[in-house]
Amino acid sequence: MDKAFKSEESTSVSRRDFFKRTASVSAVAAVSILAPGALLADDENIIHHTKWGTTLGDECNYNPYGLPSKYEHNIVRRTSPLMSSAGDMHAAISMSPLHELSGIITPNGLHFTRTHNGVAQVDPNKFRLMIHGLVDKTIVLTLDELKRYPSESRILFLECPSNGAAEWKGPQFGSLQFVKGMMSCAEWTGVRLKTILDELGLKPNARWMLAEGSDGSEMSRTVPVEKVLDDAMIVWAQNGEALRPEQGYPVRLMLPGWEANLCVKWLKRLEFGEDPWYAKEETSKYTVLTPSGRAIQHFYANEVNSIITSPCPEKPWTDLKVGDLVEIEGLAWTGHGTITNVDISFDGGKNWTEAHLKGLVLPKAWTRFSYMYRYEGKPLLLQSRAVDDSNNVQPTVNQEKKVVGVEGVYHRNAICTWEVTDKGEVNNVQVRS
Ligand SMILES: Nc1nc2c(c(=O)[nH]1)N[C@H]1C(S)=C(S)[C@@H](COP(=O)(O)O)O[C@H]1N2
Ligand SMILES: [Mo]
Repeated sequence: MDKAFKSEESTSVSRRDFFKRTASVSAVAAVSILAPGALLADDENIIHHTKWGTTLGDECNYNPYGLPSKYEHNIVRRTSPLMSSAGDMHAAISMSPLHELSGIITPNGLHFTRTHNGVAQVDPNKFRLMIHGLVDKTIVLTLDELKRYPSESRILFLECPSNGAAEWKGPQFGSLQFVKGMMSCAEWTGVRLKTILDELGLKPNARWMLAEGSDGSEMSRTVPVEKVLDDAMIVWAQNGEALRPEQGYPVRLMLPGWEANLCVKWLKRLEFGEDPWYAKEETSKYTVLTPSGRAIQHFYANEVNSIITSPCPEKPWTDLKVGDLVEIEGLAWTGHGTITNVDISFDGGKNWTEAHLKGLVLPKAWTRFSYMYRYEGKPLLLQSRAVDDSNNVQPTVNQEKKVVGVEGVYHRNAICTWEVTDKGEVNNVQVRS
């Protein structure tokens, strides 16, 4: 289905402007004084010895599995009661604190988590993965056997198709974490399914793959075989260590760029067949009703999307003075490929200016964007709009509604708006246009 909004000229224009923008941004940064520098050289924390500078610190290995500084205790995942089933925290979602993340990697302890029946604690010695159905050879693997296959690592985002779902009804949360925190991005390591299937032999009539979890919900989804052979992976590591239980330890399915619901955790079984399975999660849920009355059933890739992470309701501009130079930052992502550019608007989408993409720009991964802004103390309607290399452009609220209707739940990718007041407070509002 084509929920994408194509723009003819955006890629060629953006390429040229990208280099211009990058050059001018660094020039501004180089000549401007960014440091607020309100403190003086007689500040007591500079002239007096600190407690930690005059005593022994903790023993080197005081914490054999390291933890963040105790002063970072507030940087945690949060569960919204609105997003769990009648307050039951087994069928629930806990969201990443996007406003506190840097770069494009989500630390494992902050990866968003969605469970339909709680977090399964799988014993790796009893783990088995069966691959069967329309294959020449049925196979049951232990974890060690699975890990003997050649491995590959990829940085990939994971986004729940319900990310931002509540916002269909208008702004619901004064919080970036609750508006968009049902996504994360990590380096995943595992084996390509194609590598295993090349060995087993896929029968020519195998068109679909059922993936089933071993948790109490036995969550299962059907994946077209084209995707399986293209870039699907079975992964066992997340940012260099074993998957966390919350992410599907010991093994989950990873479908780069596709909705996280398909990425079955605590994986147990892969079956190949001729027809889709029409599992519960692809009939009663995760389908999208369009204004014509017909539903989109097989809706897979996460659409081109972006969000400003600084400022945001949790990170306002209330301590800025007029004339301060401040960095606007955000995240862009697309399940269709690679982000090519991100524009920023200060007036609710009437005028746009190009942000600069910083750090790694990888397919199906978060891409961080940045724009240096001279604070004017004026009210703003801040927006970001991402474009990808298939020329998909992030739609406005009304453009998206035209395609998906008013009863939308899944795959929301409409442009988000932060209202910045003249005092620098940041509110979640909606500009429909
Ligand atoms: N077995 C199993 N797999 C599952 C789920 C589940 O409840 N059980 N939840 C799915 C949903 S809806 C999402 S959004 C992602 C969440 O992945 P995460 O918890 O690693 O972020 O896992 C998917 N895979
Ligand atoms: Mo989800």
